[in-house]
Amino acid sequence: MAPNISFPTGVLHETDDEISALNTPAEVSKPDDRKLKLVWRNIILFAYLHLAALYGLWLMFTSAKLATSVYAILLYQLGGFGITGGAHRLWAHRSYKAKWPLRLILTFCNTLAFEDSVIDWARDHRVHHKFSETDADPHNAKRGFFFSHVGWLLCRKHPQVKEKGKQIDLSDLWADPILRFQKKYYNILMPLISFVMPTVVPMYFWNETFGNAFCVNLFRYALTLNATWLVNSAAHMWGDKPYDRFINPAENLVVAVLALGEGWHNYHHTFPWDYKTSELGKYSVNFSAALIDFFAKIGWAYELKTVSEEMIKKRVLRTGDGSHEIWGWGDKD
Ligand code: ST9
Ligand code: ZN
Ligand code: ZN
Repeated sequence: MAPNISFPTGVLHETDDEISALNTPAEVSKPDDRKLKLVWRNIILFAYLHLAALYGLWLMFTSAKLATSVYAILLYQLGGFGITGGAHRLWAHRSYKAKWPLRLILTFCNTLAFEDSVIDWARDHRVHHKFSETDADPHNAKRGFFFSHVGWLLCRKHPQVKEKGKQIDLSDLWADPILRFQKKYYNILMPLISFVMPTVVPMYFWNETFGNAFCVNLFRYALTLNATWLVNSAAHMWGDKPYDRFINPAENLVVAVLALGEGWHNYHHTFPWDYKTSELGKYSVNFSAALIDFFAKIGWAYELKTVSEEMIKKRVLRTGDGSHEIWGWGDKD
């Protein structure tokens, strides 16, 4: 039970990183700028993907071999780690450093997830943090669940996204030859790693049919996408705000489970440099942090950034919504 505390009226911030994670209001945009310019190619492809993915799910419970389903779940975890441990925590936020073998593995896993090149993904994500929930945020959650979930991928970006996005420094990403290689050859690498390999392996190694292997892989891909998209939609709408009640991102357990530890979004928008993207979630619902810890043990990941208990405590008391278990911490003092 939270004690009766009085909250400050303003938000105070400790570091430059925190400040840069705040909403920086985008310039007032013209009402016309929000008019949707639909991209029919994407609408048709995503509609097809989701129908075929549902058929793939049905096949998993009917005619597909167990090995095919297990393989698809494994690829979902691997591709997911390419997004969480790679595009998000390593490249977009630089929350730890990685030696080249790990960067290569992460780039492979990232290409398997097919969420566009790391350089493009990280650019949009840095814009999302800097201009969160303004017209310059690519998936501005103020425009509703559907827009922030998938709608933003079905229409042209708001002019503010491109305008404000120009301010984002991407020189660190362009300096990495592995990322330059992925971007340059994406149109060859992605189909091979995300569609050909996942379909051919079950056919070759355990005689799966083409139809089963193909559709179950589409289910794997749609699951990866929707788990990621839920961070932009559900985790920007529903859940507690123990760290900063003045922002919309929230702590969402269901999203954390599906997105391999990425649903603790109130914490993440408050302390975006923490490699765990959560406070306590090291191994409890944070598969990605556990994997990064493993790579740190073998020396491939290093300089893992985190946040001190003291800093979290201060922040919780100043700007939290009272839902944090900090109220137990008092007993330790
Ligand atoms: C996908 C991505 O699904 C999902 C990302 C989600 C992020 C979630 C983050 C949450 C936290 C992490 C949680 C991880 C959980 C993981 C769990 C896993 C289990 N700044 O984009 P274009 C300029 S991808 C500056 O075409 P349009 C730039 O000049 C799915 N400038 O804009 C650019 O040219 P270039 C598969 C920018 O024409 C030019 O504009 N992929 C910025 O408006 C044109 O850019 C697809 O389906 C910026 N931010 O089209 C493709 N942005 O690039 C989907 C653009 O050459 N995308 N510019 O420099 C598209 O088709 C198009 O982007 C569009 C917009 C139609 C949506
Ligand atoms: Zn982030
Ligand atoms: Zn967010």
